[in-house]
Amino acid sequence: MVKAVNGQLVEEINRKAAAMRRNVIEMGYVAGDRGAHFGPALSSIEIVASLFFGVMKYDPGDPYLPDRDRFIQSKGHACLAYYAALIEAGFIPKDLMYTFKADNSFLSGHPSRNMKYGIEISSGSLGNGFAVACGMANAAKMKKENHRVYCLVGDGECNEGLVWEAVMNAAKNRLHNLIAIIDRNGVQLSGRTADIMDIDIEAGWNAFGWEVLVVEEGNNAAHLLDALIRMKDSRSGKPHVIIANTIKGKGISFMENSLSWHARPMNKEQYEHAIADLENG
Ligand SMILES: Cc1ncc(C[n+]2csc(CCOP(=O)(O)OP(=O)(O)O)c2C)c(N)n1
Repeated sequence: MVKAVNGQLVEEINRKAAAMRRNVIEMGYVAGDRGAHFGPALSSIEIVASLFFGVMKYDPGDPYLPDRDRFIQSKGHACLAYYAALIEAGFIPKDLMYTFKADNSFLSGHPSRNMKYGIEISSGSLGNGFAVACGMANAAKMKKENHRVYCLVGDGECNEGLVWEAVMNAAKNRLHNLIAIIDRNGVQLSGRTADIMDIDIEAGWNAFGWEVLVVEEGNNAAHLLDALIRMKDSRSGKPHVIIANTIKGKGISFMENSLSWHARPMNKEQYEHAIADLENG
């Protein structure tokens, strides 16, 4: 059951999420023929917005703040959602977004570590970011630091062996300061997750000793915020995972649940259609 969460905060997260979706479309469009991962970014907007504008502690004026919470986007191909949040949070100047995927731009097609702009690690090789997040949480625990590590993982990404090594390691080390969020949109690069590897993610993480919470409406900021607060307040001593059931391409009618919008270029007509979808809510 969803606890009453702060309504004003949810409104603010939804405002940021709307701005982030617009940023995603603008950046993806300027990439032109180089294309962009629209679907993977759009499914995760509310997750990333709830983290950055609902629970995480950070200071864009002091990116190295020692006790900042860390965000690791393990599904790095969805970097548009990450950049969109960093723009709204004040880390990345807004005009720079028009350099997405341009030559010599730091806004590359997968995140490249850049602490000035709030990017903690380079990611994109699936499984790797999550393993690094576990290592960061372990280091923080050993050093008795108080911050948390939040990590966004894809459901297809959970097919990677490296994920399961890290899952076991985090449970063994009782990394209570680690919160993973799985963006369960059900669609991978070349097929549906259920067709490619039909694993019971919930049972798996639970069996390996994690505290598991499923958010049925993973594009609902109030539900996500409630789950994040529960995990933050939990005294289980276990690492935590939130499995959020989302919609790939969420918010753009012709992208929703579509395999073909995993990654591709967007033409002018599609851009105008996407902007109209966002404006009509
Ligand atoms: C180790 C590795 N293998 C393959 C890829 C290519 N790849 C990029 S995205 C993707 C699918 C990811 O699916 P999922 O984790 O479900 O994320 P979604 O796109 O649905 O958000 C694949 C296989 C990669 N980035 N890294």
